[in-house]
Amino acid sequence: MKGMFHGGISEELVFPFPQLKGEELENVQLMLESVRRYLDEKVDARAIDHSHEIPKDVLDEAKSLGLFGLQIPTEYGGLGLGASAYSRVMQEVAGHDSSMAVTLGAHQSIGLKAILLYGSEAQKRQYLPALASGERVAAFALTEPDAGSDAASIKTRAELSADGTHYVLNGSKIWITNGGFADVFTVFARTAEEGDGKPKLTAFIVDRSEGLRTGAPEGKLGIRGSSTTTVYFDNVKVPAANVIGEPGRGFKVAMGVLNNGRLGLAAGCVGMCRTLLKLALERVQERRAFSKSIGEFGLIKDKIAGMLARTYALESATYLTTGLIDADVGDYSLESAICKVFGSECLWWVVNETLQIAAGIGYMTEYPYERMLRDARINLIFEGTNEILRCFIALSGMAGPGKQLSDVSKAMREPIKGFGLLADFAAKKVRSAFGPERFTRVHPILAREAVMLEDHVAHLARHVENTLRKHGRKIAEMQFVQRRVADVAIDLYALTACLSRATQAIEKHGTEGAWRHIEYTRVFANDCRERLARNVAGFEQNDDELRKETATRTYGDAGYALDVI
Ligand code: MYA
Repeated sequence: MKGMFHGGISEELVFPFPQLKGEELENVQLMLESVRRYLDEKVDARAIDHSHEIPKDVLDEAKSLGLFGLQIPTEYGGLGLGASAYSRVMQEVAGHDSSMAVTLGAHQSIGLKAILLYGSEAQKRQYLPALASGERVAAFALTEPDAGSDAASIKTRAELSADGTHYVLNGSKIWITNGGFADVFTVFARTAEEGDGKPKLTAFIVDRSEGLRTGAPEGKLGIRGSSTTTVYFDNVKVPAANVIGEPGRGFKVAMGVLNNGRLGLAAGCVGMCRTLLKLALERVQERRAFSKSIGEFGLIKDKIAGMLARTYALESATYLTTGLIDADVGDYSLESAICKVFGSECLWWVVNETLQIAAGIGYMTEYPYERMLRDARINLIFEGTNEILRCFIALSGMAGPGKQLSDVSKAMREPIKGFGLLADFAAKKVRSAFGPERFTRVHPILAREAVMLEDHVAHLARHVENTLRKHGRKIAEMQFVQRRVADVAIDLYALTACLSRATQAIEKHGTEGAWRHIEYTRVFANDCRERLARNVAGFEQNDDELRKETATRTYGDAGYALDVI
């Protein structure tokens, strides 16, 4: 994606579409069989929603199946699954019960992930085996009353003792998943102030111990079987050896964990979308109106086609990204944020459309639709709200072109020293004057979709460059522009994933055998075409200022200030 912001198409990263093979594939298939059996026989999503908890024996069985140590390497007692395999299992669990998926996800997508990614060998040996078996459960404690999206402004403090052996932790965290029963918390706290004025955060492994207290379970709209509580730290002593990574580098640790964790959420959304599609397809065939099944009506077909296409795009984007992680591509921060935003919005749309198809029964608590709708809603909020992640996608994507432009303008002031850079920039300009970069590996049957994508990659790069030239650093405050840039980026990435996956399917099974891949890709591409055109047009013409002014002038009013009568 960072390449696309420069107008480039890094085909070698996205072709061929990543696939699990050999022993890993066999292991995942075996795992999925036992997970499905367990979910069908033991996990009653409706009862969990009613009772607001997952029964202990149900969790114990998940532990014995290895579901608490999916990604922990075998040497520490886990199953050692890669990112794709892990996501596939999480997809299955979320497709059955969101509370269970969130409990498992909070434990290992984020709760223990900092130890896994950044922990020392000693920390891994000490903590991972008990976390892998589920004997101990983990939680991720970042959010505070005054630090949600603005994660860097947390106030929980950790003071190093005079003898340097331990820290003393004071403060509180809110909305912590698994808070009620977790034994091990990854906690982010502010440590000694540093000279540059920037907040310095440090990540700690904190055991449930004296001074650590959790509040009452929160009442929630959905995912009611998961535990969400406040966590209080009152002079909690944490050994200095429990710092994860280096002191003062905690913000990077938090971001690294979230970059990784967001894919578990996206995979969960895939699982829920697939279950909803199953429900919707059953319903449209069995429910009759005007002497035919409702599936025969055009407006229902439109919904089903859209649901299939978006789910396909989400699944493709998610597993393209996990494939990149498994292939050790270092930076996947943009892609994982895209999958989180796209996944949660795709699910929200799919669940709403499924409920609409189910109509009357969709609204009744006797059926699963309303529970799934309630459960799905949180995904737009947690692991980074979609609003802040759109800003992140746009600003992080634009950082590369921004740096290039500032380097070029510096080089123009010192043309001799900067000759290499200027020559490179000029060569890129000449290349882009000949037209957009092209895909060479997309199957010809999808050429129309590929060309549309290529054109929009070029539009994105051109717009980003123009915007940066015009507004410079002020872009950091321009959220309307950021949203448009992010929305273009999301469509471009998802469509790239579809083209890569569909091409692979055609190469394997021929155009007839791969008809679903082709049709879902085409439907999704048509949706993209409309959205992209709207966003690109909005780069030039929009009512951003009017909207800002309208909202700002109203902030003094006590609500809606007009009356008809
Ligand atoms: S956990 C809580 C979730 N909270 C968040 O996600 C917080 C969101 N906020 C942020 O991400 C950051 O604060 C933002 C940056 C992005 C707003 N990767 O000056 P900066 C670098 C790598 O922009 P800020 C929860 O909800 C950046 O380059 N690096 O920072 C769990 C810069 O580096 P440098 C990054 O303005 C719920 C530096 O940091 C990233 O303060 C349970 C500073 O950047 C990044 N992403 O704000 C879930 N971002 O200094 C259970 C920034 O070197 C899950 N940087 O230039 C279960 C799921 C499964 C179930 C599903 C069911 C369906």
